[in-house]
Amino acid sequence: MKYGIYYAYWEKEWGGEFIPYISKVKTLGFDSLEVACGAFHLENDSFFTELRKVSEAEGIALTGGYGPRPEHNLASTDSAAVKKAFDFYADVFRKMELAGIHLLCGALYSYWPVDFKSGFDKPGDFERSVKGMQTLADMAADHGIELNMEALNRFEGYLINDCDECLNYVKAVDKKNVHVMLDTFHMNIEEDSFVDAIRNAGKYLGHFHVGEGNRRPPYAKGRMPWKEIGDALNEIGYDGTVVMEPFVRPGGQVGKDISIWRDLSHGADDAKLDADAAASVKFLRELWG
Ligand SMILES: [Mn+2]
Repeated sequence: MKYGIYYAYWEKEWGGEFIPYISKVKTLGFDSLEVACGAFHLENDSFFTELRKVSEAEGIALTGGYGPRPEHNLASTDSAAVKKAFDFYADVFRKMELAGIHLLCGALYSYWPVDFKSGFDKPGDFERSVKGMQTLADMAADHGIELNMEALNRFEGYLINDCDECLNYVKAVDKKNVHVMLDTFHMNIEEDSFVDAIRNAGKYLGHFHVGEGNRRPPYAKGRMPWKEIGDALNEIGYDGTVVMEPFVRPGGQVGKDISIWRDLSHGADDAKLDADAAASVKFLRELWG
């Protein structure tokens, strides 16, 4: 297994500079860095060629995440809006290829965070989303990109809440580059069993996020059954990347979107955050291989 971390652990706003994090995560013991793709449209091509140059020089792979804004909702009833979403993704995919990023993950089938007050038609949205994803998958394939559908807990999404719903969706899309994605933070709320969910995902599992129930980095005395989770991943022969996605500091748009209303870092400075991330990846590597 390969191990990565999401850059937003250290940030309060989405987007921004990713390059300084490449050498940082290498020093901390990771194999890869996950970056946010939602602001790729604001950067020109040289930003992405530089990103690729640095990541290749350091030997750190890059993966991409995106929580689609409402205007990029593939399940929308507004077909003109969906057309614009495809235009947005076309630009993102081209830039991902420039940067050497071959994996995009998140609630790509819907939008995030969901405004539940606006109401929704789940069966209709499912049908529209599957159709849109089939088009998006072909666009991504042209750039060598794998798409991973992250099952989100009920408070953040409604279309895919657990592994069964994710499998159902991925099988309906039926494209080689569209995969199931699970995250222990969401699984902790929705799944009957971590192990059964991972076993059921099997060969469909394309990406895996880890975090404690309160989104702190995994640790030996944490509350998740880390040993069983790792055993299940090894049992299904998972050879993708495990990305930790800790969020511990309140503030900014990140704090707002993630609903961080207290300081889970207990006043930690960047050096302490670094040490916690390094200890976490060491713990997982030793436990899971
Ligand atoms: Mn996640």
